Amino acid sequence: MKATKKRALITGITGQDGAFLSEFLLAKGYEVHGMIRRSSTFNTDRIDHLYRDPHDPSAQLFLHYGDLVDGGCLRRIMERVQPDEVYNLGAQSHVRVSFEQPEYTADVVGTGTLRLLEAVRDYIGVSGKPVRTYQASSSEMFGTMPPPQSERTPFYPRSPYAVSKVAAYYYAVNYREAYGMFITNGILFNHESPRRGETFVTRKITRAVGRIHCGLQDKLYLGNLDAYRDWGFAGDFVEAMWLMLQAPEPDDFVIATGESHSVREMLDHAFGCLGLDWRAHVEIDPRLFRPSEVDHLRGDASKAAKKLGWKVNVGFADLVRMMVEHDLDLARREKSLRDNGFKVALRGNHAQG
Ligand code: NAP
Ligand code: G4F
Repeated sequence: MKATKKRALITGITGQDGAFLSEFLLAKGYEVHGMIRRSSTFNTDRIDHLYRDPHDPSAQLFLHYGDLVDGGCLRRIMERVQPDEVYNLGAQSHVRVSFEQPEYTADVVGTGTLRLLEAVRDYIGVSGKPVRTYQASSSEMFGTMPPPQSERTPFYPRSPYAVSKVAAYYYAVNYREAYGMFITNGILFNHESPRRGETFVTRKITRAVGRIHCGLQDKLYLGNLDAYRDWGFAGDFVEAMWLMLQAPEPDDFVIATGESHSVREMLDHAFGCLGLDWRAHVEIDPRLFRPSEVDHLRGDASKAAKKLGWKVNVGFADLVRMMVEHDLDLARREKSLRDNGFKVALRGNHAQG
C-alpha cells in the first residue's frame, strides 16, 4: 500500500451508493477498500467494472469479506486497511422488508453501526490516526413530520428500518460527543439511478416501462401511489458524502433536491417518456402497502449548500429519463435473448418488494 494515497473503507460497497462512491473516490486518487458479504451468487455486479486483480500493480480497489453483524471482522478489516475515511453505507435498506425482518434490520442497521463505531474507536486508540467516519442516515427518520424537513426537524420514525436508522444516528452523535471522533451523519433523501435496486419504486417502475414497451410484461403491481418523495440522483449525492468528510468539523447535513413528487407523478413521467399510459398497466396490490407509511418527504438542504457548497446537478425529469432509457436498453437485450430461445426471468415481484 502506498503511504501517500488517501485510503477509504466503504461498507455496502456492492450497493447503489457504494458503486457511485467508489467511482468518485477512485477518480479523486483514493485507494478504495470495500467490505463485501459472502453470497452464493456473485453480488459485485455494480463494481465489477472498477475491479482489477489485486496482483495487478495498478489495482486501486480492494475487497474484504465481512458483515456488520460480525464485530470481530470489522476490527480486523480496520487494522488491515488502516483507512483515513470510513463510509458506513451497509444496511438492510428496504423499508417494507424491515417490517418482515425487524430484528435482522435492527441488528444490521442499528447495532451494526455501533459495532463499526467501536471498531473505529479502538483503531483510533491504538493507531492515533484521526479517522473520519460518514454515517448513512436517512430522511425516513423524519417519518410523519411535515415537509420541508431539515437538520432541525425532530424525528418520528415509521418503520423498523427508520427506528434503526435513528438509533444509528444517535450512536454517531454520541461517539462524536463522548470520544471526540470525527463522525458525520448525512441525512439523505431518496436518491435513484439506473443502478437502483429493482424493488425500490422508481426502478420497479422504469424496469416495467422498458419491459412493457418491448412486450415482455403487461402488468405492474404497486402499493401506495399517493406518497410523495424528494427524489434526487445518486451520483450527485455521493459527492455530498465526500464533501462532509472534508469539512473542518464533523456535523449533520440534510441532502435533498427540495422538490417532491408523488408515485403517481413518477408513473406519469416514466410511462410518458415512451408514450405509454400507466393506467392501462398498473394494478394495486394491497400486499404492497406498508403497515405505517411515510406520506411526504421534501428536504431543505440549504445548510449543505452554504457550508459544503453542494448543489443538485440532475433534476427529476432528467433522472427519470436516464433510468427509462437505461431500462429500455436492458429490456431490448432481454427481448433479444428471449427471441433466441433463452428464458428471461421477470424478477422483482418474487417477494412483493
Ligand atoms: P443498497 O443498494 O440496498 O445497498 C446496501 C448495501 O449494504 C449493499 O452493499 C449490501 O450488500 C450491504 N449490506 C446489506 N446487509 C449488510 C450486512 N449485514 N453487512 C454489511 N453490508 C450489508 O442501498 P443504497 O441505496 O446504496 O444505500 C446506501 C446506504 O444509504 C444505506 O445505508 C441506506 O440505508 C442509506 N440510504 C439510502 C438512501 C437512498 O435513497 N438510496 C437514502 C437515505 C439513506 P449486498 O449487495 O451483499 O446485499
Ligand atoms: O422506493 P421505496 O421503497 O423507498 P422508501 O421507502 O422511501 O425508502 C428509500 O428511501 C429512504 C430515504 O427516504 C432510504 F432510507 C431507504 O433505504 C430507501 O432507499 O418507496 C417509496 C414510496 C413509498 O411510499 C412506498 O409505499 O413508494 C411507495 N410504493 C408504492 N408502491 C412502493 C410500491 N414502494 C416499493 N418499494 N414497491 C412498490 O410496489
